Amino acid sequence: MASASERTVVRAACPHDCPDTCAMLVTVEDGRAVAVRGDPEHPFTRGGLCVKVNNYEKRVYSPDRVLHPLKRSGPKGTGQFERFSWDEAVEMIRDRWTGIIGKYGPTAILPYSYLGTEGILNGLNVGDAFFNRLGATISERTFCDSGSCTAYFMTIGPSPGMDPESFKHSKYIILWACNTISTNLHHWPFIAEAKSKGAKLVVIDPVKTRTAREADWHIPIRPGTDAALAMAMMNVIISEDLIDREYVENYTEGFEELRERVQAYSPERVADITGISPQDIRTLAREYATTQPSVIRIGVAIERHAGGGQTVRAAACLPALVGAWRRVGGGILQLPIWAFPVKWETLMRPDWIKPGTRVLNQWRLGPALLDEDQLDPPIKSSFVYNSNPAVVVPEQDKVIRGLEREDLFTVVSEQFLTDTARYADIVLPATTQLEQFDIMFSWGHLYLSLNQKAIEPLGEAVPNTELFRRLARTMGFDDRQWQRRDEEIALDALDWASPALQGITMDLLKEKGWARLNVGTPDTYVPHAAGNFLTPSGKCEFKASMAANGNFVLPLFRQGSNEFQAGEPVDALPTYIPPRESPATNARLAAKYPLNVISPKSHAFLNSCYGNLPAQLHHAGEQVVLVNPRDAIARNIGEGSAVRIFNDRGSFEAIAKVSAEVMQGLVVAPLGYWRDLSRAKATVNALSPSAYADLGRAPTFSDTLVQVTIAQPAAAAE
Ligand SMILES: Nc1nc2c(c(=O)[nH]1)N[C@H]1C(S)=C(S)[C@@H](COP(=O)(O)OP(=O)(O)OC[C@H]3O[C@@H](n4cnc5c(=O)[nH]c(N)nc54)[C@H](O)[C@@H]3O)O[C@H]1N2
Ligand SMILES: Nc1nc2c(c(=O)[nH]1)N[C@H]1C(S)=C(S)[C@@H](COP(=O)(O)OP(=O)(O)OC[C@H]3O[C@@H](n4cnc5c(=O)[nH]c(N)nc54)[C@H](O)[C@@H]3O)O[C@H]1N2
Ligand code: SF4
Ligand SMILES: [Mo]
Repeated sequence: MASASERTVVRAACPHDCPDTCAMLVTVEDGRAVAVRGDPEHPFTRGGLCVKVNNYEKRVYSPDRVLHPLKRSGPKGTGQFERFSWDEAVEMIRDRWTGIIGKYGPTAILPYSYLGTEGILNGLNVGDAFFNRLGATISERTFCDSGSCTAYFMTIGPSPGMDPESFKHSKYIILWACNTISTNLHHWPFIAEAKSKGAKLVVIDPVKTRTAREADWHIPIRPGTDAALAMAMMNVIISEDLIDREYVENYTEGFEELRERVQAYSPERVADITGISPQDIRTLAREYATTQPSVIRIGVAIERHAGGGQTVRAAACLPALVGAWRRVGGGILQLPIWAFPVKWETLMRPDWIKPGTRVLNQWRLGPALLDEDQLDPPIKSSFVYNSNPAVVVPEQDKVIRGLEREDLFTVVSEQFLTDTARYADIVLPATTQLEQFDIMFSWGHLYLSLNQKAIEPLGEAVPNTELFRRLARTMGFDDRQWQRRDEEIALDALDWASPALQGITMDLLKEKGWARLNVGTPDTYVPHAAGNFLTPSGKCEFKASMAANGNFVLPLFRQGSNEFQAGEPVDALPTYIPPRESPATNARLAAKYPLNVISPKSHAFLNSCYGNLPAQLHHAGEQVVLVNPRDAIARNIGEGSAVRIFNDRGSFEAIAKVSAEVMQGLVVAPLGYWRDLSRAKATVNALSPSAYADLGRAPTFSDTLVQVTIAQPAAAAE
């Protein structure tokens, strides 16, 4: 043993699917990580982590980690496994897949993944090359922001939009369906700085969230009606002549048609739709237009209903209408990820996709596994990594019944025995961020980060890059793709010659840990002061020329596949598409299920990550639902009552929190609790529909009707 203890600090970056991508410093003593903290020098993340990650070493060393390959030794779902070797595991995978391919063809194999880790190497696209080479079914992964991306590309193009740091220069800030303090914490100081300089903060959210409590003006809105609000704002702005004429004339397309279109959205009519008074709609529109620079930050929930795509279209038109783009601190912020010059195709290898290969949208997992979609060939094997579909996917009961299928060969690469992994035939151990190398983009700021390996992998865990090297070798793929070391993959994956990376090298990143892209400073960055939109016309397209091609999903979300697409028609002008499930639009359903449920992110979980770890569980408590006092009284529900939430798709049980911070008619069920740790072995996605929103095949979590009753005591039930 070493006599003196050796202590080093390694520069790393938080791996999670969170806009902040915090720079982390890992203290390592004698090969063991003893603490993580934020890097105080990072201009965006400024030294703090968050309640999820500030004890990340506990995740790494959790006694519940999966550290060796496991094979099933009991019925599916019971979590009974026995250890076996990596060699045996990959041989079993090869034999089973060879048999399946021989009988059904390779599309009987379904890869299933998302952003368990967000690194460019180990994240979204790490398995794409392998599965494209294998010829498996292509996964269309529209988990998050796909509808908003489609809408944003149609309106503005793949522009980073506003620099999140420039918010400190904003005078009027609208956080629209975004709970910054819980989900984008490190953006908050920039908003607070603007506020301290007199900016007004408006939060549009059906719930008085942590963020809404800090707002100057919280505007509760009925879920799924935001497009109507945006259209009414445009109605007021145009009819009161609050537009920036010169900007509209020079840098936008389709103003006359837009003017026509918004006439149907008077504040009076939209008040009935949204539940916001006509006066408030007018005030919001006037203040937004005349207090420049004004900015809109959209969250993911804005896309989660039947008309989510058109909602983002409408919101994305607003800044051009009022000329907000002219000044630093004005515009709209969706995902600044488009500033990072990543060569996605080097990771996805779309050149390996055989023409005509089947694409399956991942929201359809349950119906697909149960053969409701009558797939030919049926899905005979699923390979899950970076995802926990048993919790995060709608129609949970169907997902579980599908995973229970004896004839389905399921492999799950995981750090923990999640609700999904419990149904696996084989579980493969995955490393955490401290045990791997990666390079990270961000979808919440403009810094490229390097994550250096801090400790050796525990047990037999491997990074996802190594997982696919092993699988490729086993399947006899000898392409250079899988002969590269991780650092080589990183060098190949970025366009180091692009202007955005000028002056940034791997050596610099190794020394400093992160670097700001060369896109100007937060005090000077005005990408669209003079138009320069990245649309076909170069203008902000109120009337979208891309609508002529119909609905589409970015190839990034479909393993690089561009072959498409359903050709579903798309309105070229923004419009309000009402929710499918709401009392106002579906009275028949509402008679049975009168309450609308939404399932935003939990403060202490990161999607379903940490839903099993003691500190975060202590913070979150048992699975809860928030109910408005009037709805609670009508149902005899008190604070702390055990309740059952249900609709035709399924049910789950939770503890009621009675709160006036929730609109009447609404139930809030935070996402991230684990099925296996919950009282009725189900969570909110048991109730969610797998129907798509209008654009980008976004989900419709906020477009769901339910009923809530007092839960029967366990013994009395059934
Ligand atoms: N703590 C924490 N942080 C996270 C995550 C996490 O799980 N936990 N997940 C990360 C990921 S993957 C993502 S995508 C981001 C998402 O971060 P956000 O965009 O903030 O997403 P949500 O929390 O789902 O929803 C934001 C707000 O929208 C409201 N809302 C729901 N439906 C509607 C509607 O129809 N209209 C309006 N106006 N508001 C609505 C909800 O009440 C909620 O307060 O967070 C990231 N950060
Ligand atoms: N009702 C409802 N459903 C939702 C949402 C909602 O707001 N409401 N949010 C949606 C959104 S925005 C998103 S982004 C998705 C998130 O969906 P997912 O990306 O599936 O998110 P997680 O539940 O965090 O599951 C990620 C899993 O990957 C594992 N993992 C982490 N790192 C690694 C690694 O390096 N290798 C491997 N092999 N595994 C790893 C983690 O342990 C975890 O179990 O959920 C969506 N589903
Ligand atoms: S989850 Fe988000 S806020 Fe928390 S440490 Fe990671 S990047 Fe930062
Ligand atoms: Mo997400």
